[in-house]
Amino acid sequence: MVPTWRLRAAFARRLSEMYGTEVPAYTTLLAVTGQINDEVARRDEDAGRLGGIDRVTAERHGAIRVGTPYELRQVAQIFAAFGMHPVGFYDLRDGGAGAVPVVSTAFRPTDPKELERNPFRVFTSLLTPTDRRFFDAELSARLTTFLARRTLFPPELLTLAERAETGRGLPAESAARFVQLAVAAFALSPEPVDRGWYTELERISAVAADIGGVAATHINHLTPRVLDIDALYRRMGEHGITMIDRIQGPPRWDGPDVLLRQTSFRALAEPRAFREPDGSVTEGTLRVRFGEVEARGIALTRAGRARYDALTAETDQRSDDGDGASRQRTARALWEAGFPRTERQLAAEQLAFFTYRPAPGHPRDGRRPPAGLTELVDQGWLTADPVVYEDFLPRSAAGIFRSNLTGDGVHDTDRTGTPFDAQRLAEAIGRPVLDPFVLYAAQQDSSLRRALHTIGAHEALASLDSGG
Ligand code: OOG
Ligand code: NI
Repeated sequence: MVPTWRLRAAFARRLSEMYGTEVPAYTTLLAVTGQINDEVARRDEDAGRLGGIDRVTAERHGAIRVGTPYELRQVAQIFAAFGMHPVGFYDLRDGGAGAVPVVSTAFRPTDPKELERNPFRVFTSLLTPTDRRFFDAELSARLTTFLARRTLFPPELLTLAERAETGRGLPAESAARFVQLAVAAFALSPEPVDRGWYTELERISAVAADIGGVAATHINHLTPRVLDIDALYRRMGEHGITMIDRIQGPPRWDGPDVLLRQTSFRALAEPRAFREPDGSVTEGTLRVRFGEVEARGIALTRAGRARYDALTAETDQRSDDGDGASRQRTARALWEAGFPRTERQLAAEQLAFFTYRPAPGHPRDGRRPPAGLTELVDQGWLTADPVVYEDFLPRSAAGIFRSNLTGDGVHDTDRTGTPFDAQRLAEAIGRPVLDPFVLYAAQQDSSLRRALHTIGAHEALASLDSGG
């Protein structure tokens, strides 16, 4: 029997191998990422603070895009077999010039032990063909008809996925078949692309064309995790790969790494077959896929996230159209003035999530533990370990989409969009969409209760129960 997590690890590994054969720059990215991770692991004794080197080396996220709730439900079934569940809701339709007609979630493991085994996650976007800001009634109808006619996932794949979900794994032979079919479902299709239809959609949005202009789906990018993204950014330049002009997310600074920093490069144009309006098939190219890399930091609480959003808004205001470097300087100055410089302070102000355990050699001489969490840590009763941010940032996601487009497309902001939220997305998927903050808080809370219980900190436990 191959358990869920081994299926997931095999899926991530095989997708990565496939994407490497499809997008050569991805292979360069992996090589450089591996070098940098080794260097950081050798020079920095805290390198494993946000995940062991084994986890980080295997760690990837992917991005895919589907067209209909039906397709989304099927893909959710496939991911469920790999122990990946929808977490978080991202609406990318309101991002000004770079707005794209999709709403998204991320499929990922939710249990801390499962994350440790293999944290593979896939950012999954659903096209919104009925959104009148992008598609008029006539085009919307044709798009919906086109999408309803295609089949993305073969029945055998879906049946195996159901069996794997219910059985929490598969016997070796079906496991191999299942992973093979799942990987194949995300390979670039050799089917000719209908030139007229693709171009019509592309005028509105390159993302709409990538999703609804073709008869299959494919992985859009696969992203490794790097321990020093600034070093990676420089080194990719030395390898002749031009990155976008900035690293998205928090600035580089001396304080704790939080949330997510990402950067990307556009992949080369890929050869694709086209069916021309006269029926002939020609060779052409499309440039829709790309490379991305990310560094992960500590998960922030809602209050911490609000602080992050405020600092980002202020950075925007003060840097106007400044280049990447001047924006970095502005951001760093604002962070130095407005964000806690230490993990201890992040925990004390409840701006980030930590798990707690009894400190090795915590006092056992009959002394009574103090009631406050900060005192418990400061006085050597408890050890706090930061929780890794496992999710995405809507603004960076919008930036990633945008860096990937040839033009901004057109949309009419005066029209009202189709209302969409996590609840509606959950109905479309037919499975709950989990709230990331709730998951992190539960992880922190259960570790804290266990630790307090072990050290006999009854006062602290009581104050947890009274919500203090
Ligand atoms: C997804 C873009 C979002 C990220 O890392 O924020 C994303 C896409 O381009 O389909 O992958
Ligand atoms: Ni991504």
